[in-house]
Amino acid sequence: MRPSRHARLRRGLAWLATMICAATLLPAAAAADNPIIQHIHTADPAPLVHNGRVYLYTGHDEDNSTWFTMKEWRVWSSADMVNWTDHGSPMNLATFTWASANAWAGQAIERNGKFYWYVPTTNRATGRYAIGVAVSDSPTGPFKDALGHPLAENGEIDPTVFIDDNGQAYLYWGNPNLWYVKLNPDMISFTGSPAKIPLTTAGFGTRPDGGNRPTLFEEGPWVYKRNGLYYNVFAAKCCSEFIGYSTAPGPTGPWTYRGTVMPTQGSSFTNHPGIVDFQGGSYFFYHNGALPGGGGFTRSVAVEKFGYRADGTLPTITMSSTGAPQVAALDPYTRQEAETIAWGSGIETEVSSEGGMNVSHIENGDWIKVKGVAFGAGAVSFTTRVASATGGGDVELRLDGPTGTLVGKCGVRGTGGWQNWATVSCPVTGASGTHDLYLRFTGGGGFLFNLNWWQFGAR
Ligand code: FUB
Repeated sequence: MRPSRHARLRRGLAWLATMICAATLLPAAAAADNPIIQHIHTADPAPLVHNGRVYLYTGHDEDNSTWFTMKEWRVWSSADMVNWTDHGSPMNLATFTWASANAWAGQAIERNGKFYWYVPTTNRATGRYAIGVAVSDSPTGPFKDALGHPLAENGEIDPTVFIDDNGQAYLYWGNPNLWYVKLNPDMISFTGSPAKIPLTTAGFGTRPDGGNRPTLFEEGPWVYKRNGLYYNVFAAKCCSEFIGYSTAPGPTGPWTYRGTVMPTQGSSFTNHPGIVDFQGGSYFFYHNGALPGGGGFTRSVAVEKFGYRADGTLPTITMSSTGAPQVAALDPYTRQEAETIAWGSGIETEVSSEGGMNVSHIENGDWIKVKGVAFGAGAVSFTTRVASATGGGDVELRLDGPTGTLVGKCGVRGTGGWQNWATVSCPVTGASGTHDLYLRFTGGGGFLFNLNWWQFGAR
């Protein structure tokens, strides 16, 4: 039997999908797009806009964790804010030979065609938290340790990176303090020593329970600049955390505390902000414990669209299960990766022998929702890349719900292995206009087949 890595999460998701459908009537699952990834637990979102896509860098909470048990980082991307492509894990603890544990909250940035990913992890030699930096030629990796040793080490976590308009890059991090350095243009070194940003109550708010942390700043800073104003959005208070923010006229202050961005919500005692502008909208990424079995150590990344107030202040943003609106329809007549998913029920993903990832561990009744698919005048055929070490099954093509109108059905036979790929096609009728597409998988017992990509043929 093929081992499943996420059996409990898969069962929980199938239950959640059923409840969503039952609660809101079909095509009910169309209403729920948060959290944005369902087949693994994700945390500590760090979005990056590059070449018309949002790349999302996250951590990965292991299933059934009772601590921040995190061994790898993950990358996702989307062109429309609702269908997210799984790029797998291009960086893990082994990337940093000096790291022993704790693949925690980081951020990636692009400079001169290279991508730099700053992360906190534990230095095996010292046992202390340190900041590593990895580099890649692509936003999806693979990433290599840029230095072979920590970039900085002072026992604190959660780096955020920002390049000012004059080209000066800054790296900030900290818990319980807030540190920064000015990075050199190579992005992997700095001169001088890390400096502390003064954590004053004027700058970072007053912690109600005071103690040895008088301000609200806890961890997870996210620093950026908009219309000449510098923002530091951070996880505040503990525990449970909320998201607060401060602004400043310069990259190092003086900071003024501005209030709450996201109140304490969502079944996770931590939260973590990430903010980008994309295609004319502003988006706030965060995490909560919204998936079945979710909680403080089994978190999930979600996103909301928001608008700045006229004076540049941030609104209060509430967690939703709806998520952000779709920015653009998905084109079914170009090849789409099977692991481009708005909502997945029961499925998993794995590294594909043909490059990238494929959808895996498919069982009878599992499905994938691809949101807002523009069929236009109509599709006449469906082609997909499949592999099966068993007897295969069927890919049902349904509109607007997992039991919605059936517009095609593609039979998949055994191919002699989970990575022995074959292309199958079938006719399609009745798919025109724009719909949520559901790929529903049916067959006998056990795992049926894997899916690498799909494409419709136009009328
Ligand atoms: O994910 C591990 C740690 O939890 C992060 O580094 C913190 O920001 C908190 O989210």
